[in-house]
Amino acid sequence: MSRTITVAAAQLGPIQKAEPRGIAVDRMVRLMERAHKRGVELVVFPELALTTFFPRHYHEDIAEADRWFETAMPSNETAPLFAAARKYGIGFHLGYAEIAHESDDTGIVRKRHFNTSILVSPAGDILLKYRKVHLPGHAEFAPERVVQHLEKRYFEVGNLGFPVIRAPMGGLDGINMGMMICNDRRWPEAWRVLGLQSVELVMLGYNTPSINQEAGGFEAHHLRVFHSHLSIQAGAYQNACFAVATAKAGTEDGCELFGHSIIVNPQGEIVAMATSWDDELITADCNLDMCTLGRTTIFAFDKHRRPEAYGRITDQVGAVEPPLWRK
Ligand code: CDV
Repeated sequence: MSRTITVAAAQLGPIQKAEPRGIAVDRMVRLMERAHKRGVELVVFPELALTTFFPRHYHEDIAEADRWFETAMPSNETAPLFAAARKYGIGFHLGYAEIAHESDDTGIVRKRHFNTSILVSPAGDILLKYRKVHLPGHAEFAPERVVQHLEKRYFEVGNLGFPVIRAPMGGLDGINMGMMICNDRRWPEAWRVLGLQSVELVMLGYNTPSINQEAGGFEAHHLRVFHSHLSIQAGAYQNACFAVATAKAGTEDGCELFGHSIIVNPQGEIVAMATSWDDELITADCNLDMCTLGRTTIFAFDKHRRPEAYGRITDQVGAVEPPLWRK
């Protein structure tokens, strides 16, 4: 019998700055209801799914940004998502801004801020948590920018690595599931760390503006979607896994997010794609046996990887200049 799970990317249209969490949660519960009607067993929501993409807004006093963060999960406002999971027997993935009171590297317990995602079982248990590692943008107000991208101001770099968990989901006894968030999808290192844990299904949410303010004439607008899909398709192919990539889409606080959520198979093919900039459910039946071909042949890591040649990947951060050729 094939190991098949029916998954959905639950794309969200824009959430405006003034909109309370309850409105977004209501929309997500409606998407879960629709997912249930279509036989979906696992729903993937976007990055920072409960509010507007607030890192575009500057708060001089960083503490003022705490209003965008969750201090408990579930909370009164997010409890309906957990209730819907139990009602419909559906697992879900949710991105949100997290405040945690935890010790840092020096051992001091303090208030910490992360861009987080969780995987929740149909029983409402949190199976896995991930905190975004690759934070794009800047930490200080950038006057030259039309729109700010202040992830480096509001979040710390995630401290959980790229974890994978094997857990029951849908009708299956165990699926190897992992997560990344938005900008992480552009980094092959993130995919490979998941691949090295035999991940079968990668879930990720994103908020990506249609316009790259730093393009400087070298990146046509249509390449924004291409680069997103290219990264996800390559990551899924090179690590022989499925990927569900869910966008926030449309014009949010006057800024356009490009949507184009996709589900990708281990061959790197797009098997479903969103076509609107609104709340939209796309689904796919994922036969996890498809992961076997890649991981036992061209990407059989145990046979073909050469970590002794990859030292620079972990020893070095920035690029160095090569030696100069001399005759
Ligand atoms: N939320 C993100 O991480 N967005 C980035 C943008 C800023 C490029 C992304 O990689 O999509």
